[in-house]
Amino acid sequence: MAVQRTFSIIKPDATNRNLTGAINAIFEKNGLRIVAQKRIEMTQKQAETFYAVHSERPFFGELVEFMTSAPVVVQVLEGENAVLKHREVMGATNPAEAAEGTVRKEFALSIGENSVHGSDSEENAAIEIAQFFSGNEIVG
Ligand code: DAT
Ligand code: MG
Repeated sequence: MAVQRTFSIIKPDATNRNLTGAINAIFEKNGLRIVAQKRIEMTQKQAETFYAVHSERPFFGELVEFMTSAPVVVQVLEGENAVLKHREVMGATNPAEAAEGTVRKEFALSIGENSVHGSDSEENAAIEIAQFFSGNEIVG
């Protein structure tokens, strides 16, 4: 498997609890390199666009409200098989189902406030990275 890039967000529940460094340490320990990173306040429009695939789901409104409730840290992570590796390190969407040692098992508060986002495919990673970063902001 080749070196890949994936898109990551440290979500408001985690930035509120000052967990950015703790979560980054887990990523780095697992071979994911942070090749771009910035702390932003996501706008309502950015959140709606980013989660457009979920726009018909009953939790969409609260998801957008949550993602705009406090700063987030958007990142590009790079490594061997990074998309799948990052998803494994994050753990299941619902922290009650997340494996021991994963970010969501350790830190997530609920299925909605689950600390991190990670792209689910290399194709979506490219789309998501382009939504938040220009090429010269990514330094591998
Ligand atoms: P993931 O973030 O693991 O890729 P997803 O793409 O299915 O999960 O959903 C995106 C986010 O939406 C998820 O991180 C939290 C929220 N969400 C998903 N299912 C939910 C539910 N049943 N109730 C509340 N929020 C939910
Ligand atoms: Mg998803």
